[in-house]
Amino acid sequence: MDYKIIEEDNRIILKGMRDFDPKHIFECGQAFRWKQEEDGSYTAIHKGKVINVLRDHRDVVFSNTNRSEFENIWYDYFDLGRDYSKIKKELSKDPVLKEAVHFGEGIRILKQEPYETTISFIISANNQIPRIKNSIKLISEGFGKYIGEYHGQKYYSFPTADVLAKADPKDMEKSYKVGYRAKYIVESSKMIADNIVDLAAIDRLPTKQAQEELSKLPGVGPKVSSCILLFAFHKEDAFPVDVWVKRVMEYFYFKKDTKLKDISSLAKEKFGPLAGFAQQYLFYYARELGIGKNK
Ligand code: 8HG
Repeated sequence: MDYKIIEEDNRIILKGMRDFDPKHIFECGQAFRWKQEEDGSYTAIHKGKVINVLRDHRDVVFSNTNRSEFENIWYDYFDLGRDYSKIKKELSKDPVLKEAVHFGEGIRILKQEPYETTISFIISANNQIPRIKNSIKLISEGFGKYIGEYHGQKYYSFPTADVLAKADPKDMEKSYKVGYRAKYIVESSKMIADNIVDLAAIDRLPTKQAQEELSKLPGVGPKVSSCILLFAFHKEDAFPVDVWVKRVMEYFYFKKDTKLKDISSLAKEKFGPLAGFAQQYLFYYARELGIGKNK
C-alpha cells in the first residue's frame, strides 16, 4: 500500500496504486450506477458528486474532483485505507479462492450510501443486473436532483427516503420497471423516513443485530440484508448467497445441491471475518465465467 496521492487540476492521481481495477470494482455486482466511457474509464455519482475513474498503467486517475473531496468522500468510498494484497494472500490459501482472486484481482468493496444501497438491493431480488441498473437510473432521473452533465450524460442524485415514501406504488411499478417490488420500495422508504428503521444507527451494530434491524423492512430478506450490510456498511463477515454464489459454492465445495444455511456455515468456517471479500471474488468469477450454470 505504498501509493502516492498527487493533485492536478480537477484530478487526483494515485501513483503506483495496486489492487484497483475499475472494471473489476464496478462490474463485480456490488454497484449499479457506474457507466463505462469510450476510453474504458467509468463515471458515476455518489453523495451528489460526479467522478470519473481511469486505470492508466501503474496509476489510477480520478477526474472531476479535488484533494478535499477526495479525502472527505472518495477515500472511504473506495476503501483506500485497506491493504487488499494482505486479504488476497490470506484468501488464496484456499485453492478455489486462489483462482477467483486471480480472476478479479483488482476488486475492492465500496462503501456506498445506505439508503440508495437498501433500495437498490430491494430492487435486485429475483432480478437481473441490467434491469436493476435501468430501474435505479429511472428512479434517479424521476425523483432525484439534477447534478450536472459529464461527457454528454446528465447525472441525477438518488432521491432521499422522504421523497420515495410519497411515491405512488402503481406509478413506480409501471414507469420505473420495478414490478412487484414497488410497494416494498415505498413502504421501506416510509419506515426509513419515519425513523422506524434508523439506517444511521446500523453502523454501530454488530452484524447479526444489524441484519435483524434491516429485516424489519419489507422486501428485505437474508440475501438482500447481507448485500446492504456488506456494500453500505462494510460488515465484512456478511456473505450474501444469491444464485451465483450458491452455484459456485456447490460446484467447488459441496458437489451437490445444498441448503443456503449450509453454504453460509461453510463460508463462515472457511473465510470467517473475510467472508464478504471472498463472496465478491466468487460472485464475479462465477458470473463472468458462468460457473455451475449447466449442472
Ligand atoms: O455482489 C453481489 N453479490 C451477491 N452475492 N449477489 C448479488 C450481488 N449483486 C447482485 O446484484 N446480486 C444479486 O444477484 C441480486 C440478484 O438476485 C442477482 C442479480 O444478478
